[in-house]
Amino acid sequence: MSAVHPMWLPDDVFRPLGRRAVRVDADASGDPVLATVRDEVAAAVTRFGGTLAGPDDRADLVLTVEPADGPDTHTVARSAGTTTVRATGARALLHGLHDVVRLGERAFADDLAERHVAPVNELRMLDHWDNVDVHPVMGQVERGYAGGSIFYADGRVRDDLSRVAQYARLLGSVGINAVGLNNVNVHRTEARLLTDGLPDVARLAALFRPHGIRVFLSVSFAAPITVGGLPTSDPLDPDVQAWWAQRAADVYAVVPDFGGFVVKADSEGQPGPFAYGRDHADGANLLARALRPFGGTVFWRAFVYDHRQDWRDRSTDRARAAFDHFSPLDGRFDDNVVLQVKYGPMDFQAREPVSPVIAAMPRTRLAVELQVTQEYTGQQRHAVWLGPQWSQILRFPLWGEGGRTVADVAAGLGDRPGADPGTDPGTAPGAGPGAGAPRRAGLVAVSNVGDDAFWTGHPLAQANLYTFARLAWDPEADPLALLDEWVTLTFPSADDEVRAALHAILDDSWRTYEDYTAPLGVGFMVRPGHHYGPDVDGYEYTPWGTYHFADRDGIGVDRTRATGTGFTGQYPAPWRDVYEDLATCPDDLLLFFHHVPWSHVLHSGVSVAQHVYDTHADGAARTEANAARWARVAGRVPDDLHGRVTERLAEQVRSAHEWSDQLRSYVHRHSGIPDARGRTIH
Ligand code: GCW
Repeated sequence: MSAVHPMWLPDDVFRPLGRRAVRVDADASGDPVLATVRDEVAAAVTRFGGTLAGPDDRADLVLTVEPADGPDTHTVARSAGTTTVRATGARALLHGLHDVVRLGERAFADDLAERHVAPVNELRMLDHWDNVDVHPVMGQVERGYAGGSIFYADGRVRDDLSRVAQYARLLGSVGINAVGLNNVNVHRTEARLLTDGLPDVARLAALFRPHGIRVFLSVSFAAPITVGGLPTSDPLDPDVQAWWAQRAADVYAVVPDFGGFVVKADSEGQPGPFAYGRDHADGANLLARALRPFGGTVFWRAFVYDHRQDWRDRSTDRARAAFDHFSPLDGRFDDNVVLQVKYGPMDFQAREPVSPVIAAMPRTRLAVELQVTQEYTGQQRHAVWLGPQWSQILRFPLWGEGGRTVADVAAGLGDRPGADPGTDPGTAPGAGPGAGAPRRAGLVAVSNVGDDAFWTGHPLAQANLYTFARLAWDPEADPLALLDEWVTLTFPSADDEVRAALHAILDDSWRTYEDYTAPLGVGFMVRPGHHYGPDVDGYEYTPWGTYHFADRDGIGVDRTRATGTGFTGQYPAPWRDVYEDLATCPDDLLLFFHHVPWSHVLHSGVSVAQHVYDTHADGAARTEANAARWARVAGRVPDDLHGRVTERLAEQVRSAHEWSDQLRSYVHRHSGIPDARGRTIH
């Protein structure tokens, strides 16, 4: 395939708009985002035979800016045969344009209901784990499953950045407004993006700017030493502070709208403030104060744990680490620091409880981090659409049903209706903290694109990128409706059969994946290092803190207060008690919180052992059904795309059976419990 796949912006989606008379009522001179709107409209009408209407011409569509303070907002209204998009600014107009694109012909129906649209989250960010150099172990894109980086090649920023321009347009069309340009593991070459690399960072920023997107750099906490030649990177050292202040000034001199820094410190070998006896508030505020004069933000990651743990030591629980490190620091972070918290306490597993850190930092701006790239969910070889997982996380009521959700905390939204706004943090049932001023932040995710012609390796993994962006805009959106929207845009000529096949393969794909991999929330069981494919005991005696403790009697991690690591105590009520008690702990998280006998009967009515036999056999069988279903739509979607998906589905079938066979054998050999349904176990 020579051409790059257009993802959700094939030319055809502009047809309804492009065949009409369209007026852009905004002076685009000097504003790159308005110029994008004008150029999109001009290209669409040229392609599909419409016209650019002048000020006195009748128009089918009018796009106009009516400046107003406050968050980006647009309205779409229809009257007297004209659809009008009114936006509070340039970015909002771009969003309004793409709202009309997504509406298609419906945007021009006389019964169009008036729409008022504003993003729920202020920050809608994608982090790239791209290295400039090819890392000897991790490759160029750490955990990248779609080829090389679109930003870098041959040890430097690419000369030809046309893919980046296309990518920026795609992201801008779905409201992403921030992009981290390099891996949070900052190696030697990448640390110099902040110095020698600045002209190239400016080139990249110039490509994102017309789409309303600011760029960020991941920086190394040791950069004052490794790049600056200072003897220390102690956050309280005046020379270190001056060094960072100068770096910030240098960046803003060439990228005036630079977003700020992303930092992984004291984590998995990355340097940090602990080396100087300082804490993470000291570290984050050092960088925040350097960025403050220019309006920049520090995204400080909470992914801090001991990756050199002794597996014999049962008193250390990796799940506890982020809360133990960060909850005492609540209130100490400057207000241009955003604490970036992975959604779960471990590491992007197919199933984890939400991180208790999200409920523990009422006086801190907090962004929730998701992983679009599928490190632990099939690595873009398995079709796994994560919309339902993310939606479930975002809707999780941290203080009980009806109270504030994960999404509310990330967005900085105050108490929900009915909650008492005056109560002390954490004590009101259904309320949770939030009584003070809202602390707006948003959602961040690790991107899944690379220089692959389909962008994402598995063409259907484009749906994850799309769904993340749309959920970042509105976390309460129905994920299935978003998937449907993605199908309509990406496959504009799809017939019912194609649509049905895509839904059949993707709708329940997260559950299917969970069914044939690590059971009941126990996590991991993957091959160490690359994390692909099953290896039940692969991490069991390693220093990484990811154990399942299976023996002949049972399996699972006792994280109760009564007899285990006490992790359940990091949750507010009611969850601290719901998870503590075997009788109320949900099945899908059972082995995350409890060590139980293989014969333990789940709420579903079967034993743990039988659950593994059933779900693994069924999950693997569903991958075969998916492959067969896809075979039937050959000729109805582009051949190259059909071929790529076919190849990936075949690998998923193979891998799912490997998982299923290993897990069922493992459980059978350890428990001695036969499969009540008599299936072959090897
Ligand atoms: O999931 C783990 C990955 C690492 C990654 C780390 C992180 C960038 O295995 O490759 O490093 O998370 O989030 O920092």
